[in-house]
Amino acid sequence: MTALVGIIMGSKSDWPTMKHAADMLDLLEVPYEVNVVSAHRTPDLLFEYAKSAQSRGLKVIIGGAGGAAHLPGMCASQTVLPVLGVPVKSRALNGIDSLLSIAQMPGGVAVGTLAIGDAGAKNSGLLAAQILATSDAELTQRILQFQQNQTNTILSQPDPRVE
Ligand code: RP5
Repeated sequence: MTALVGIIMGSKSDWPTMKHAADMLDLLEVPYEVNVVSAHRTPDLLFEYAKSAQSRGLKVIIGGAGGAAHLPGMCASQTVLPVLGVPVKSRALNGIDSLLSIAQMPGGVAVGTLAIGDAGAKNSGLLAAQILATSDAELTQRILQFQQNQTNTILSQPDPRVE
């Protein structure tokens, strides 16, 4: 099936974090592709990826990067597709550097920035699905079911001492 979401990341070392985005898209049955595309180490590839993304059928791009995390912003500068940015938790500064690098975009180039780390990656997958669901009734139903399951999990056992 043609990928609707493109997940890119600056390094293979980002995968343990970005896997949470992929897991959410799997759960919601949204087709996606995954690639390492580095703003600094493979800049030509990044431009090619961003410029061709729409014509290849992608609808949303998720970019995860750590440290000097320029990947989502530079990607957004080269496409009209919505770009979601995931700040990967960096070794030196716990992802604060990643967060600020991704969030502090200049006006006129938009990146939707998520939380640092696993929760941000998970939510990037969810948000990408929610964007796609605005024109997909069946996907909307799957997201509603996910929300209901999440609620039921808590309500069915509210005692935190019980597994
Ligand atoms: C960034 O530098 C990547 O997104 C990664 O989070 C960070 C470190 O990369 P590696 O040195 O682990 O390849 O470009």
